[in-house]
Formats: sequence, C-alpha cells, structure tokens
Amino acid sequence: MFKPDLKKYLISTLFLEPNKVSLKQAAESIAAESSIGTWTELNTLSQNIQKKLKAIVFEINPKTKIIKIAYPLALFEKGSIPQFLSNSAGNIFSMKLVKNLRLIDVDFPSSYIQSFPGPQIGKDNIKKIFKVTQNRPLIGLIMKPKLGLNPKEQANLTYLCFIGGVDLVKDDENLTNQNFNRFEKRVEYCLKAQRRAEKETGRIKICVFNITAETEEMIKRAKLVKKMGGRAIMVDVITAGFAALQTLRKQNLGLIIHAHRAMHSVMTRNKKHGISMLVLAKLLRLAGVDQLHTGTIIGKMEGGEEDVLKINNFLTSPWAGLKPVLPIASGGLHPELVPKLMKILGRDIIMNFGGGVHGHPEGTLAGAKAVYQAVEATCQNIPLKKYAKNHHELFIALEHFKK
Ligand code: CAP
Ligand code: MG
Repeated sequence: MFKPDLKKYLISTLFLEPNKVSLKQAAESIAAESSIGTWTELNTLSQNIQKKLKAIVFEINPKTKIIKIAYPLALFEKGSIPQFLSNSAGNIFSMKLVKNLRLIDVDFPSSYIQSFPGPQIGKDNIKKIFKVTQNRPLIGLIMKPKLGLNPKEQANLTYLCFIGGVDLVKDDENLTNQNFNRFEKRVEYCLKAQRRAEKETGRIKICVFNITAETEEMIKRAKLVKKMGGRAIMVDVITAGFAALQTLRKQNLGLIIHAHRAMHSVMTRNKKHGISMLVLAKLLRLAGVDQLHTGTIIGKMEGGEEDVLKINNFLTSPWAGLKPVLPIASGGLHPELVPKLMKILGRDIIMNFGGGVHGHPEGTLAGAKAVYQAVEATCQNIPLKKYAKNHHELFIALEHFKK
C-alpha cells in the first residue's frame, strides 16, 4: 500500500457517497479531477506529467465512506489559497458520480504552510496587549442593533460597554459603510470613546471596525483605521474572500484582524457535503487572521462540542512556526452561560456578547457589568447565584435571561 511522504504530499481526508458507481471508482475520479485528469483518457497526458503530478487515493474505508487522497506538492502554487481551493475543493463537488462529498480535513506539508505569512499578531500578543494578567477570557461586545445606530449613538454605547468592563467592542457583520452610519465618522467617534474609556479605567480597550468591502476599498478602510490610531479591524472573511484577505494581510498594517465567518454554514453545516470549519480555520490561519469565530456549542448557532474543540485546539497549537489564532465564542451568549462556556472552552478565548448585553433590562452599561461580573465570579470559582447576591446587574441578568 502507498504511504505518502508527509513532506512531499498534501493529504485530503474526505467523506464520499458515490452516485451509481463504486466508492473506489468515485474516489479515483475525484483524485483525477482534482489534479491532472478529466472524464476521458488524454493524449496530452504524458508519463512524465503523471509521474510528477498524479494524485493518489491511498485509503478507502467502505464502512465510514472516508477516503484519503495524497496530492504531490508540485500541484500547488505556494502561498495561494484560491489555487488550493480550485484544485482540491473545486470541480469535484459538481461531479455527477458524487452524491455527497465533504472535505473533512487537510494536512499540509510544513514547507507549504511556511509559504504563507500566518497571523501578524496572533493569540499570545493579543493577550499581552490587554495585559490579561489574571488568566481570564477576553470579553468582546457586538454592537446591537446590527444596523440602524448612527456613529454618535454607537460611540456612546461603545463607551458604556468599555466602562462596564468589556475589552473589545466590534461592529456587526452587516454594518460596513451605510448612509446611516458612515465608516469614517464611526471610526472617529468610536476611537474617541475608546480613548476616553481607557483614560478613565486605566485599561486597554479596543474597537474592532468592520472593513468588509471589495479589496481596494477594504484596504483603504484598514489604513484609515490605522491612521486614526485604531488597533483592530474585522473582515467577513468568507463573503470578502480568501484572496482579498491575503491581499489585506500582505499590507502588514500591524492591526489585529478579527475574522467573522458569516456564510460559512453554506459550506460547513451539512455533515455529508461541503467543507468543514476545521479546513476553513486552517486556511484562515494560513492567510493570517488573528482571531476567529469558531462557535459556542451552547449558544444560538449550530456547532457541536467535538468540532469546536478540535478547531480551537488546532488554532491555539503550534503549526510549522505560524502564530496561533485566538478563538472567539459568539452567538446567543449571556451571563448565565459563562461558567459552562469556560468549563468547555477554557480561558484562551474571546467571549462575544450582543443581545446578552444590550438586552439587559437596565440597559447596555448594566449588561456589560453583568457580563464582567459573571466572568469575575467564574474565574474565582464562585457560583453565579452566590455572586449575584451582592452584584445587582448580574442578579437582574440571571433573572431576565433564564426566561
Ligand atoms: C452574535 C452575532 C455574531 C454571531 C456569529 C450575530 O450576536 O453578532 O455575528 O455570533 O456566529 O450577529 O448573531 P448575539 P458565529 O450575541 O446577539 O447572538 O460566531 O457562530 O460565526
Ligand atoms: Mg453578528
């Protein structure tokens, strides 16, 4: 049996349900279509090309329908995520002889990984920036409503969140540069609020601005954030695209890149078809995001414990010298969920709250305080109910969100 040299081959692990052909036949066709072959024999395909570039199916498990394909490294252009996707996650999903196909995992050779920049700042430096001396998760805030606030209103709320104990305040994924909230004004006002809050609290506070747009505009916005003294930007990495993200990363702006994954479920949600979030997370680490949404397990979005833990473990572990990425738990979170979340995901995360802060019956400031109190209590192993006895905001939040 063929055993690929992991330095010379890129390995794809796929779930494959064939359509009207055998598993072996479908697997061979996929390997061919995603490398040098097509639906018929080619007069143009020399022995020499085959020897150098043929992809090899080296494992087929008829029970689990999981197959493994080894791709010679020479098939790939180094440093290009679009080319990787066009090759190993492209036409194969359209083939009639495939009923279902899911790219579960990819193992990249070190030399391929090292042809990408990876995160410029990365998990450990983000934690250093915040001087998170006590080992606690960072607290992130998503501005709500998603759309509709004007820059002044957003800046006022940003200030309240920071004062309440939040570390990072970010735009929502669909807020970019609409008429009611112009990007430049938002950056100006929110950074003012950030500076004021930093002065008053003596703590580092960071606004994360959603720069998502076509590539040149996105870079313009990133540079504007930099010029105005900002420290972080957010990109909707799936909708903006990997190429755009790679171009942005190449600018080396020294800004934290927060990766929002809106639309990922089009690829990741169907367990039998598409591309797993783990594969997307690997590609995003190659491209160089610093922090990435990976799921909460217990919040409002789909995503099971095994999958989320696997992704978070990958992002925070060493990987051929590329910096680790900070995972973000987000979606449907509120104070009551903090102990459970920290028990499952640990402290090396950002916990993001939107509705769980702005939905507090006593307002955003109280909501931010309640979240901070929940984190404080959990870090000291104090049950929330007990802590809430002399922490009013947490008490109200626990009463309200349990409904
Ligand atoms: C959460 C959120 C985030 C999701 C993204 C939202 O708000 O702002 O975009 O968490 O999902 O718009 O839903 P709430 P994921 O806190 O009010 O739920 O992290 O799974 O990619
Ligand atoms: Mg959102």
